[in-house]
This record gives sequence, structure tokens and C-alpha cells, in this order.
Amino acid sequence: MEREHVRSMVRDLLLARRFEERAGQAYSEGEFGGFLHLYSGEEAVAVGVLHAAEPSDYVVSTYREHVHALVKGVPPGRVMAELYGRRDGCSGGMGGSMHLFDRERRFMGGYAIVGETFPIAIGIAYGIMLRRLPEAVICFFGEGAANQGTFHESLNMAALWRLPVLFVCENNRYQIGTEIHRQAAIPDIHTRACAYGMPGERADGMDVLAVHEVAQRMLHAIRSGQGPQLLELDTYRFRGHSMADAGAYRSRTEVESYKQAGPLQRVEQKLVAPMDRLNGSPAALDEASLQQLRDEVEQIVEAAVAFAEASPAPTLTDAWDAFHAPGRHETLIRAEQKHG
Ligand SMILES: Cc1ncc(C[n+]2csc(CCOP(=O)(O)OP(=O)(O)O)c2C)c(N)n1
Ligand SMILES: [Mg+2]
Repeated sequence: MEREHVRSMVRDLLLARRFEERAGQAYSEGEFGGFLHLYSGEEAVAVGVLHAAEPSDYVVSTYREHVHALVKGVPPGRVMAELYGRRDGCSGGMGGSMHLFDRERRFMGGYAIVGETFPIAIGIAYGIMLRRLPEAVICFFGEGAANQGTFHESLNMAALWRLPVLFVCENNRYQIGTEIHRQAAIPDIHTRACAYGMPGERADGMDVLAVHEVAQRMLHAIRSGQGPQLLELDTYRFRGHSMADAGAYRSRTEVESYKQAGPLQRVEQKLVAPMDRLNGSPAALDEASLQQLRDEVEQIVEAAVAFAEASPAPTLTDAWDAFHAPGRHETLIRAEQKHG
């Protein structure tokens, strides 16, 4: 992999971590309300998968979706303004943290209902299939959602109609406070793919390069018409389920052990070397460029906060206009025009 690409993935990992920590801080200071589910610890999943995506691919996610939106290209200021419930947010300040949306960038939403993402993903994929476009839908979900009926119904239909979907299970081992072995009869989620005759794979979700490699291979096959696939990525959230969760169900030792092996630690261990020991490796960065990236993302996140703070609240007229949104069926039509 090109050094420039590795650098941009590391930058996105750092941006993701800083964005989430800063959002958590603003929330604790009472700058905005609602629910806030942070992604810290899971960044290599979104960054690895979405760096393997094309701009023409669609993304559907859950309520833990800020980072998916950021990596798909939604400007950080517009994501932060949405958390703040402001008019310049990517959903006009009317969605909040769990309902980010950006049609232009094909970020087709965060969804608060567990298992809601599957039917939405296959609906978009059905449109792509009918138009015979070389595009894919990436559907992120937590391992808890794999026990919902919509998971099974959607995988069945996706396989039956050979729909272009990459189902990405973010297996962070917990469904709020319930550990995987107490919620799932079959905790190896990827093995469920065989029930629908689709390929299923598992990879280390803490290793951004490993995630990227497997996602790239699977997406390539999906875009070339080989039907849906299921990818399970082992990961861990460093914070509580949401800001309201103190996380008393996990021992400090457990959380610490995952933190030591987190995605940023991996980058530091595997990819960063002193300048004189880079050995010409294309996948390596030196410490000075890592620090440069840290400084860069700090500025981006502070600018995002300033943008959010300066944005006004939506008005009643905005709400009325959103409710009567014209042209809300246009997304796929536009895509068709784009591909001639
Ligand atoms: C249909 C439905 N049932 C229950 C909930 C309450 N709920 C919110 S998040 C969550 C846990 C989901 O866990 P998982 O899918 O593993 O995702 P994670 O939060 O770990 O990313 C539950 C039960 C919900 N939002 N929707
Ligand atoms: Mg989970």
C-alpha cells in the first residue's frame, strides 16, 4: 500500500478519536443534549472499510455512526453542528447524533432502532441491482442486531436476489451491558452467512490494514455482481454504551487490556518508526509526521466545534420545509443519471 494512503488512514483514525472525545466533552459540559454513543476504540472498522469504498458506494449505519459519516466525507463541522442540533448540521439540526444523513455523499443515515439498517440497505441495493450499476451498499451493524429478525430476513433476500451489499458486523462483544455469550446462541456472527449461502469472513477489527485488505477484496467481488457478503470485525468500545452508561458490567482490567491493543496503539507499534529505521517500508510513518497529523486533526475538530457553536438553531419554518421535502425520491434517479 502507498505511504500516502496509509497516512490518510492514520489521519482518519486520529480524527475519529479526537472528534469523539471532543464531542463527549461538549456533551458533558451541557453544550447539547439527547443521546450520544461514542465510537472510541472501534475506529479501525469504519476507517479500514470505508477507505476500501468508492465515493459511489452507499453507507447505512447505526446510532454509533459519527465516524462512518466523517470517513465517508461528511464535513466535520456539519457532523458536529448536527450533534449540537444546529441549522448547519448535516440533517438540518433536526436529527441529532443518531440521525446523521448526507445524500450527496451517499451516507444514507444513522438509525436508532437496532436492526433497522438491514432492510434499508437491501432496498438501496435492490435499486442498484435493477439499474445494473457497479456500486455496493455497506451496512454497518452491532453484533446485538444480528439477533433481530430483520437480519435474517434481509440476508435471505439479499442472497436470493444477489444484491450488492457488504454486511459489516462491528462485534464489540456487548449489547449495552449484556456480553455476547449471554445474548447470542452462535456468537461467531460470520458463520451465520452459510445459512444463506453467502461468503462470511472474520478479521481483526483493531488492525486498520487488515480491515482494509479484507474489505477491499469483498467489495470488489460485490461490485462485480457476485452477490452479498458478511464481514465480522472483532473490536471493543472504550467508553460506555452511551454517555449515560458508567459501564459497571466490565472490569477495569478488561477495558485496559483492550485499550493497550487499540487501533491507535497498533498504528504506533506497527507503522511508526524513527526516521532512520523506516527501511524504505511503504507502510511506515515517522514520529514527526504522526505528530503533524495529530496537530492537523486538533485544528479540524476545534474548527468543527466553532462552526457548530456559531450556527443558529433550526426554525419552525425549517421543520415545516423538511416535513414537506420535495424530491425526496430522487437519490437513485440521480445516481442513474450520473452513470449515464
Ligand atoms: C429494536 C430495538 N430494541 C432495543 C433497542 C435498545 N437498544 C439500543 S442500543 C442496543 C444494543 C445494541 O447492541 P449492538 O447491536 O451490539 O450495538 P453496539 O451498541 O454494541 O454498537 C439496544 C438493545 C433499540 N434501540 N431498538
Ligand atoms: Mg455490540
